[in-house]
Amino acid sequence: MRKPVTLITGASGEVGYGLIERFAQSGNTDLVALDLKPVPDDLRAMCGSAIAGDILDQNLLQRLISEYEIHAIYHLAALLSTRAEFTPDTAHRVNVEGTLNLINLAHEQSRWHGNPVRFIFPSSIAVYGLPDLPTKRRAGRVRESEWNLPTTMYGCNKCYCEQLGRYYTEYYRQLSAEPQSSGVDFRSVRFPGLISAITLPSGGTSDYAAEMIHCAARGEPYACFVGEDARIPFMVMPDAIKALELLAAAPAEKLSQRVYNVTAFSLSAHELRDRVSKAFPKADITFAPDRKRANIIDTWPADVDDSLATNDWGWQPDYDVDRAFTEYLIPTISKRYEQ
Ligand code: AKB
Repeated sequence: MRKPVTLITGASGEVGYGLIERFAQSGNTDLVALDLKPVPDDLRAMCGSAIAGDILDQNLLQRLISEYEIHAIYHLAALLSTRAEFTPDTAHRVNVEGTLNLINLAHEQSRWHGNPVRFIFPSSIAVYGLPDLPTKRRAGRVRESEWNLPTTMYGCNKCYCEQLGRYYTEYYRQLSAEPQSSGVDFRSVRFPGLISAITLPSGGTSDYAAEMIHCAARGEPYACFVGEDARIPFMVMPDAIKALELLAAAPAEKLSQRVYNVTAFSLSAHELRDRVSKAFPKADITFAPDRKRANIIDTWPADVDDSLATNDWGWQPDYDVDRAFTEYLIPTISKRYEQ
């Protein structure tokens, strides 16, 4: 018979790497890791199965339905904001049609085994669109219902998929003779900029933070593509994984909504540079704004209000900005490049 498993898409990505490591640390290896690229050996060793495949491949999705009994899906596969701007049609297919494919897979799975399938979806601060810097400054800590006016294809994708998940969870086939639950228990967090000490980001507009730190640790010069005053919220990867775990484990009755803000600290690019230069005194960091990419960052909030996540499912970051740098980023990244 089929074993109950958790499916992780985008398994080889930054969040996927951290999530699989956390699952393995807690002894859970009933994982199916799916990624477009072959799953690296170190991740493969922590999973029951690892599959290289495309979430747009219907034959693959049918194979997953037939071979596995999936009770939870962490759908991490996505084209991030900068990359999505260069290939918007591909971004729509992967980020939206791919997500709908996985939601339908969750629905099919729930019909087979009779239990809800928890569908954990990383959304993003990219769903927000502040029209100009004075408004961004006045907006302060933006709430989930405010400024949902994305200015990127990625942000539009994430905003629509949040609504798709809410529809399948709360309004699926509402006009049918016998309304029935889809069996999809969709839950989403809007991640801020994520900084990992272990992996390097690719294709994101918030990547400048991680790029700056990793370049300084490697002794390489870094020309930051946003201006010194660019400010957005961030969190380090361990807190991102913690948020996914807490949201997935929350009793359904505790959830007042399906989409939540989470954050840990907000930094301007020059505050970031100052912290990096203090840790790496020889760091050669300059600012060479790419106005088009910097304009995207300017539409994202300086900070978000994550009090609903705290109230509903006990969210609290473990790493404020000081601890993030002194206990996680600097020591871990330094060790990585000393070897
Ligand atoms: C990106 O920059 O596209 C992502 C995000 C903020 O969602 N890191």
